[in-house]
Amino acid sequence: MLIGTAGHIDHGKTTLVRALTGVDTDRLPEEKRRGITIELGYAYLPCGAGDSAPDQVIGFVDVPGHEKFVPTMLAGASGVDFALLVVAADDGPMPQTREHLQILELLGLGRGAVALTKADRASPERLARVSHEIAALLAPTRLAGAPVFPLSALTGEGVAALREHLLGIAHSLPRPTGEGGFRLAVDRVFTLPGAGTIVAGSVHAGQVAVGDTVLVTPAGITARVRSLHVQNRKADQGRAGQRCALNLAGLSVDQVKRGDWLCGSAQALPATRLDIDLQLATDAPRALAHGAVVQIHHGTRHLLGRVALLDAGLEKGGLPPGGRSLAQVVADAPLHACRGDLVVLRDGHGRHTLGGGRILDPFGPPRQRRHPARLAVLAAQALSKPAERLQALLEHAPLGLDLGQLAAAENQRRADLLTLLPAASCHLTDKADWLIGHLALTTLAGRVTARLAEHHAQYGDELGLERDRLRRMVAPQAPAAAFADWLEQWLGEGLLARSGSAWHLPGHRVELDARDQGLADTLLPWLQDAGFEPPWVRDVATRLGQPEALTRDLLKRLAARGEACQVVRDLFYAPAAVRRLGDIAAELMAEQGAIRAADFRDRTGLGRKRAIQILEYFDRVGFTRKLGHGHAEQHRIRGDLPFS
Ligand SMILES: Nc1nc2c(ncn2[C@@H]2O[C@H](COP(=O)(O)OP(=O)(O)OP(=O)(O)O)[C@@H](O)[C@H]2O)c(=O)[nH]1
Ligand SMILES: [Mg+2]
Repeated sequence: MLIGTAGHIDHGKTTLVRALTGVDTDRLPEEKRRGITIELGYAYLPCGAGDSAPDQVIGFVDVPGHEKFVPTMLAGASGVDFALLVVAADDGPMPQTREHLQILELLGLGRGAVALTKADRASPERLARVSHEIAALLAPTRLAGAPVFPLSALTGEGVAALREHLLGIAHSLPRPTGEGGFRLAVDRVFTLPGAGTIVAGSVHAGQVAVGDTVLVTPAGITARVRSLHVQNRKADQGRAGQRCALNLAGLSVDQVKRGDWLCGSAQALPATRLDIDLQLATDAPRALAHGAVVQIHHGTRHLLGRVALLDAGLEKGGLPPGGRSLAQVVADAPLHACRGDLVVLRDGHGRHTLGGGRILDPFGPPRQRRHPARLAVLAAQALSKPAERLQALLEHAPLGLDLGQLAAAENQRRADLLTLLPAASCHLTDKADWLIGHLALTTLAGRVTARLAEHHAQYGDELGLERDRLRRMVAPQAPAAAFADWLEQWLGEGLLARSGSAWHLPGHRVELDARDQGLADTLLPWLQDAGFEPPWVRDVATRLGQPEALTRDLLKRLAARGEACQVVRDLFYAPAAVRRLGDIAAELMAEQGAIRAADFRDRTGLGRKRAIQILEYFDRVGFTRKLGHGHAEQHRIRGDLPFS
């Protein structure tokens, strides 16, 4: 169990932790000199006798009470599962008593106890009155009814009762299961002579073991766990609900800092647009304006950002104190966040806590963020049962979902997510890591066939549409690889047909009359025999004894039938030759990771200009993609050649 202190400055948090554990957590000279806490402090209390296992050790995170250090308090409170609210009997509740309590509420803490300190300085009547005030303060929160322990850390009176209570709770708490991917919110980084970089924090999910590789996010650096301490004890593995200190190999202290996360796998993705269910505090100083600058607190991190209110009615007047609205928080820098995480918002100057909420989607869209279809997605995200949530998300995704992004948002492995969905309800495109519901896929097939029927009616002499053009017409937002996969599936089902690079409805053909067929039979072998150097349209026409315009038109229709490839306006290749050129490009790609025009020229024996024309043709039909300019220009393979 991890216990976080909370409460106004000087009310006795640090003194109490020392009375409970024997550890003085104020270590800095400045803390000693000023008599206040500045940095987070850590102490441990074994539950059993002797050398307890990590599971039987209570961890304390002692936070500063000074109003200037509320961000530090937030970082300390983010990973704890039990709140110890400290109120001095002489002062009673003070501003940071209220603010810390509000933060505990925003962080969803429902377990806690109150220490009514400095009882040695108050009369029994005073103690009763302050207890009453505290109960009233807690009443509207998740901590309502939490027990109050009057005590004096100075005389020790009452401390044992609190300690017994905490030990009892620690024994009764269910052991965290350690489900989901490993996530640790970093709050301390230091070097240990002889060991190297130590990174410490609370584990929010999953587990970690010696030998594991962890990812520092959002920086994206990996490191290996050389050894680890759990609740201040050497251990082989740690899990959710515990404080861990990891000795990381391959990482220097300046590559990681408080606010970062250590994650277990590559499924973590950086996020900047957090769609949240925002609740503004009743005592927020004023309405929260659409576009307001705020401090975003998430895990142990805080950074600046802006709030967009997704309820259009609030755009003018803002969200009033006590109000609730869906909102998108746009962070100034990327962070690692998952669905279900809590964020706390403070004003841009960091003076007041404004409110906060649960993240519904860490990957909010930059546009159309309050479109009804988007709001329906957020309603689906709010469902708490994972299987129902995923099913609802799929139902609201007419073009499907990015499975990698979904896994990152849910902090689950892809395979584990898929087990939550009935296999018959969705279709997975492995190559694109893309998931789509069967109903959506059927609807999409209908739109594709309707679009092709329209095209055939309008352009009878064209065979059909190339894959990428078809995608841009029907589903521009769908990834090319997923769309290609769907087309293949519909091809297999006999819904569509393909000739050369053209997709069309089965049965649709560019017809040739007997005379054209005769001419085609004559000229196609010429193209085939010429290999990489086919004749120009003009030369074909001369040899055929036909006008140039008629020959060009015929070759275009042959291209539409997949029997020739139009590389430039007046130059047609035999498909077999283009396939061989494609094989050469693939070879270069395999050897060098890219295709440069000069290499392609050398390998094919073509002239420089022709080599470039062929590469441009490859780009056009979606086989390759051009990257860079001038000397750095190169091509990479991104699809298949559009011939079967
Ligand atoms: N008489 C009396 N004094 C106490 C008691 N607990 C703490 N103090 C004194 O109150 C002062 C502040 O105590 P701290 O423990 O530093 O208070 P804190 O809440 O940790 O303060 P910050 O961390 O700066 O917010 C110290 O001088 C303590 O000796 C108590 O139970 N009785
Ligand atoms: Mg203190």
